[in-house]
Amino acid sequence: MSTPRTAEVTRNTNETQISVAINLDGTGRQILDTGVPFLDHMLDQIARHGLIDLEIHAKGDLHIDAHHTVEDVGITLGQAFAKAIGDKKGIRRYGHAYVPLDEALSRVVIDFSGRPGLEFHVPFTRSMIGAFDVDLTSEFFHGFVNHALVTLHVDNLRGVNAHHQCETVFKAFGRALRMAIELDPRAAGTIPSTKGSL
Ligand SMILES: [Mn+2]
Repeated sequence: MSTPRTAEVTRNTNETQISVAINLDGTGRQILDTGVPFLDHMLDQIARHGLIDLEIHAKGDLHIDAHHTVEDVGITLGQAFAKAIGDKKGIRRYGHAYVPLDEALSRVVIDFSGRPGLEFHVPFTRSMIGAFDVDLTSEFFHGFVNHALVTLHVDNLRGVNAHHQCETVFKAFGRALRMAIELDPRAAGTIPSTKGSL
């Protein structure tokens, strides 16, 4: 591999201050400090199962709630992906994964299409996972797809425990990312699109 697929992005607003550093060809090392422990737990799944090195620091307006922080971490992570993946030469482009966790099962399918799109179908059985509002899960993914410019289909196929439902989504997301961003040796140096660009 010639150029390292890494990126650093800092995003500051009146609501949040966020920095993201990623290495798409990492080993799953992570330093996560978003101030939202459940979000850190989910981001850890992306790093570990995506084999992506991830360092994320966030200071958000948590005295209001976690909404801005979770959404803006999704946005900033999406920006970092767009930057690190570059011209997408030689990548597999599509990725998919099914991941179970006990009774829960989720499927995530991703396309580094250059177009933002999210289909999010996760019938959470509870509205809160501890202190974490489950509505924020789709906010995270909306932020990510709009800035990573990917098409993402997220389906929780079954599940009773909401923590399990959410965790299978993030694990499958990490696995699907890993497949999509992986360099395909048979397609080295080519852009995986008949248009010639993505
Ligand atoms: Mn867990």
